[in-house]
Amino acid sequence: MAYENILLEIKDGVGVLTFNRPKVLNALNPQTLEEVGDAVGRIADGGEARVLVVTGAGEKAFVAGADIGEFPSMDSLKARDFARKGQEVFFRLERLPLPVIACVNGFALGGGCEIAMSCDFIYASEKAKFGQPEINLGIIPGFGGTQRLARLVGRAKAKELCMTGEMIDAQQALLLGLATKVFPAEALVDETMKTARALAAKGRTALEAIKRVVDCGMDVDLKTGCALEAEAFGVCFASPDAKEGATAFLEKRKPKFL
Ligand code: CO8
Repeated sequence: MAYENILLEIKDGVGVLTFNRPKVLNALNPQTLEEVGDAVGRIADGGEARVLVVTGAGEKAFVAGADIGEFPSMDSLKARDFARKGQEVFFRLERLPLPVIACVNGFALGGGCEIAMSCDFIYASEKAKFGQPEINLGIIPGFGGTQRLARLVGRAKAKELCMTGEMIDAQQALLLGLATKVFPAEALVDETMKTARALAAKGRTALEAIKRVVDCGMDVDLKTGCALEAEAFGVCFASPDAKEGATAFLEKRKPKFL
């Protein structure tokens, strides 16, 4: 599939997916969701990318939400299908078996905040703004926002943000645990790429296991989660990467993972 609304580049094991409709602050229309779904499939099947960075084109926005220009032509069923499509694409992004970093350079509102929350963690520029402003349009979040926000920041704060539609800045997002790091705007991309390259040099089996065990563990009780961890630990321990990791340590050199 040729892309019109996103860019996808993979270099040295790092994939960068950029939402690229800066004139509408990278708002998500159905075509963009199709393209993201296709790109996620390429990343999953290609094996070339070891890490994915998700960001927005232009100075102003990561993604300012679903494309409101599409709303007047939607009836209830079409809106439900659009919400389901977005949820399905974001689930696939969330379940990619590699680290996915959201590089939030500006507005991450509505569907934009929902994409960022589907990534493993969020690095934000000091200029970033987060929010679920759907209430101001008389609707509610539809791409998983009510669910992921509550899991990330707690029930009461998620309700407050969704009910008021309030926008929060990067420092507030950091305090809430929504963003994990905040950088000056001009340093955001370099810092994100630095982390992405560092992750690309680590063992794939272990990274995938961490992601799977943390995510699956959130949905089960502690004992079951720890059992999942022990299983995954055993698998990692028997991997070539584990042998390389210990050998490199004993030989006082940097490990070279598969
Ligand atoms: N959709 C379509 N166009 C948009 C969107 C959007 N979400 N956001 C901005 N734009 C457009 C503006 O219309 C404007 O276009 P033009 O230049 O032609 O007038 C251009 O982008 C620049 O925007 P502004 O002039 O408004 O820039 P400001 O700096 O003044 O304001 C804001 C920036 C605060 C981000 C403002 O644009 C805004 O409030 N945008 C809407 C944010 C929003 O409400 N997002 C939530 C959308 S709903 C959603 O995401 C639900 C997801 C689930 C959907 C389920 C299925 C239906």
